[in-house]
Amino acid sequence: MQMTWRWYGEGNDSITLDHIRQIPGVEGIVWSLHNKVAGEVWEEEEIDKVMDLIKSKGFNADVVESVNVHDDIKIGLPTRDKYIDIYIDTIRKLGARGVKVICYNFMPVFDWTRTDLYKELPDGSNSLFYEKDAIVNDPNIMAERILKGAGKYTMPGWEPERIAKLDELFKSYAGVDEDKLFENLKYFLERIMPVCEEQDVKMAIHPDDPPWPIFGLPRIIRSRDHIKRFLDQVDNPYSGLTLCTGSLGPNLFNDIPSIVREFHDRIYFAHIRNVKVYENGDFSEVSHRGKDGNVDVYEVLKAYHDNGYTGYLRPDHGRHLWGEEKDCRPGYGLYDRALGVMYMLGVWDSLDKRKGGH
Ligand SMILES: [Mn+2]
Repeated sequence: MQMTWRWYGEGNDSITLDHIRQIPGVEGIVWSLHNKVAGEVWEEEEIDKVMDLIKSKGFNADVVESVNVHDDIKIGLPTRDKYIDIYIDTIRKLGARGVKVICYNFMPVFDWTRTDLYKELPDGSNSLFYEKDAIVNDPNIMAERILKGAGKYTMPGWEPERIAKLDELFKSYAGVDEDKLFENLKYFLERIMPVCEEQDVKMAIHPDDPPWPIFGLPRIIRSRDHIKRFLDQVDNPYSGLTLCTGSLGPNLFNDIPSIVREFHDRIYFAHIRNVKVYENGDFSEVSHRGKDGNVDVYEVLKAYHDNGYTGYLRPDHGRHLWGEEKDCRPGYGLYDRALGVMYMLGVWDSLDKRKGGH
């Protein structure tokens, strides 16, 4: 297992690489060109600039999260081929520079969705919160809330220019049901797989968050059966998973340790986050400690450890602690993710020792 940390880039994150260097055990920085909208060309100089900076601080830059997939590809419009060509160009450029894993998602219109970005927890910290009943039929209301909460930082998938075209986007998804979305994902992957093989770049799809359909849009990576269907339909080792416990966790029927055990050889990137699911279906993001929520983080890590997992792993979101929400990106503060790293490394070290017979 290689511990990593998601960083949004210089001037685009409250946390610096020098901060991250002081967290024990972090080997790699998960990065992206966050100013790029889906379908935009990634220039070589822009890629080199970020990768050189990351490497100059002693980290690897092996994982990119994300290269966003254009909606025309998800909808299956004739223009998709043009955008797939651009995607292929990006894979080539990244592969040539040693990038090993590209995390992406295939969620229609929205990336992850929450109703409150700073909901207070009983201990006085706050975190991202999802109120089931607040997801009404008008996604514009939702978008407004998210944009307001994001403050000075852009939110991946919630860029103001996308949100401005929300009604239009929704119309273009009419007729795209679960089967159609699976079909469009297959088309996309089959076109890019030869380049991934040639460049030795693994594609790792991120599950949908939350793991159920919202606003009448299909969501296809949200359970064991959906994951199985996804892996079977393009049965190529270069197409695998970013297994996010925080995304799958709010559906308590998702047995995440068993999903890890079943699909570990196609998991290239592990996101670990704990969620506390309330009786009415609402959920809060909580500390990484297993006891604090409904994800048994120890059992998840043990499932990876038992299977000799050598892929990348990162703390997913964290709570905002000690007043840091005034400045940090929602869900991406320094303190709780750093505590999460230490908790996970503690579990991992102890599993290592036990395996060694100590
Ligand atoms: Mn995640």
